[in-house]
Amino acid sequence: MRTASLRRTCAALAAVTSLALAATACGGTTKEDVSNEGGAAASAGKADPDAATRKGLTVGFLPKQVNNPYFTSADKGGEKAVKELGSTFKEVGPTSATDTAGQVSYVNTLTQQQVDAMAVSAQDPGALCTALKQAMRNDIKVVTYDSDTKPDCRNAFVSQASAEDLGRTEVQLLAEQIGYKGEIAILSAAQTATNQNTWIEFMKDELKDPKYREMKLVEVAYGNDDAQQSFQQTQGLLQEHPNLKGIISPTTVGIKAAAQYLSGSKYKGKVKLTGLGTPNDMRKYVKNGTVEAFELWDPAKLGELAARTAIALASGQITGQEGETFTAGAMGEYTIGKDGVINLGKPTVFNAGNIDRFDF
Ligand code: RAM
Repeated sequence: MRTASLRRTCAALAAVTSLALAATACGGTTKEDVSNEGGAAASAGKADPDAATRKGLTVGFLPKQVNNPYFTSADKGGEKAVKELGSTFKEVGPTSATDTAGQVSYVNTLTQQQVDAMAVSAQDPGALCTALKQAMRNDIKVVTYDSDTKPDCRNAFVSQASAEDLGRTEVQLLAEQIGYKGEIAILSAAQTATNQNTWIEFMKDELKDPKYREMKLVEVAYGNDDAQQSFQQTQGLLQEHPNLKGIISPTTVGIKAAAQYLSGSKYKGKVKLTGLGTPNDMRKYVKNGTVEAFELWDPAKLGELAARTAIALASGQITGQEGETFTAGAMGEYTIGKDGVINLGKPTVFNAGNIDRFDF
């Protein structure tokens, strides 16, 4: 069996050269590499819940986009937890939520730097797979958080809430606001975003319920988690669909831009807007009557759970298999679900009555 250090040298080589060359230089694919190939199986060996938490590790966070306040909060939560546990935190990532190639090269950089674990919010479900598998083959634990890749391309996914709940409740929130009647649209993030696409599928399914028979989804637009593009897409939706009654924007960047557009237009208070936003971004639009209710989880808690999961994996306390449990510090005990998914909890619905109690 090859040693971890040799595997890491090979990882660095693979990250800077072509994979084929690295495979040759490193003696090709071994039996161990093959058995380490898939998702939860990538964590060779059994979980030891009593194993000591390792210190002195390096954990890299790779968000979809570094200049997005949502990820700033999430990664701060991750940083705090990593430091508390006696390890080193680093953050790398692209400035655009559609720079998939950039994300791939950041994964390769973290692999080259021989981090012990990485937490990644994937811009695209498939694009990062080869690079993430390469990282796992080199003893790096891979956690996705916020937006997943495929289950066999990471050890575990730390999800903000049940995707099904998020999708269905956003439709329910909007339906109540428009009296279950009229044309609606969705303003999403990037077209490839795993998290938004999963939620949108559940929204479409929710809309099949006969109680929504008088509601019609007329368009799904993409603002790419870019403020200007999201603003323009909102404007476009309203021009193209003069009967539009409501918009769901399941992205903090999108909902903020849509609220900004609506609040300065004749549609303010008439065209309803809900989705996923931060209370700090949305406070003024709730107070000025543009938005009634929207939802989100605490991004810092999501980052914290991702960090604690990464360190539990790197310490051998969990391997990512369904049914394993671990204690995430003061956040309590979590159980790994199907496909290595760990759910943070239930989101909060914000409205004029409670928004001032939240600061993120
Ligand atoms: C944006 C990103 C992120 C998503 C939130 C709700 O910040 O698209 O992935 O989870 O919105």
